[in-house]
Amino acid sequence: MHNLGHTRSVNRRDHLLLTPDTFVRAALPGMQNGVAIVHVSPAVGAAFTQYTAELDPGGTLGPTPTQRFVYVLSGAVDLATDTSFHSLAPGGYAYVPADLTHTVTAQGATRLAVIEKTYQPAAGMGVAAPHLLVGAEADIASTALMGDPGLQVRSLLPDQPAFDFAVNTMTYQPGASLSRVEIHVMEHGLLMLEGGGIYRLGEAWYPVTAGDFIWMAPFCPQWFGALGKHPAKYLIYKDWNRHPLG
Ligand code: UGY
Ligand code: MN
Repeated sequence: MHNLGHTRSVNRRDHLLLTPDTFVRAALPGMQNGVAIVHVSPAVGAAFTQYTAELDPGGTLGPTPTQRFVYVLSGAVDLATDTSFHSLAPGGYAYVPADLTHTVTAQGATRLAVIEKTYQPAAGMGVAAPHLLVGAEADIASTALMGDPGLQVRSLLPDQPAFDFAVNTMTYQPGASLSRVEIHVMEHGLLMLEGGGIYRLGEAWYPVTAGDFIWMAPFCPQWFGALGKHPAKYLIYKDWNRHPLG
């Protein structure tokens, strides 16, 4: 049954809301036994790319010319470099610097959130680029945002000037919300992992649920309130730690 052309997805100048019914799958160059759903890229003005990789058993990501962040949504992967080997389970993640040759291979059917961004050195600060970092979300202590215990944030990457982006998870108890509308220079890539609620983006309010993707351009007004009987959780990217003039 077709849906008469209706969808919750929208494409606006300063935000995208992309719902699973509009996802289009295609392999990226070098990807084996898998497909990517590219959620955002420089084609809409973003300074990064985010995609969901869906890999069959033994499937691999292709190479990337940039730094890469991988978060396991389901399944498991092996991350190998010339000198190290790591297995990542759901909630496991890795930061891979731009110049590090590596492979990411699915153990079984696997879904990954992948973020890729050209590294911006920290000008004039004498800070070296980050090294490979592997972690598990469960090992990261959460903090209450603005002192609200109903809104817990886990920062998956260290807040060090070497990193030019952050990736956090944010978990809202039902009824919890951002304490104010945010308008900031950083852009966001956001994947709803659990639950749902209402997202304000620009001048519109949208119902959102697990599986949705949102891009927020710099200075896009944004606010979220969680609805329902279960917590809402999202994975959120932002550029970070750099002067706005580059
Ligand atoms: O980190 C953030 O800017 C975050 N609080 N934004 C958001 O959840 N839309
Ligand atoms: Mn924000």
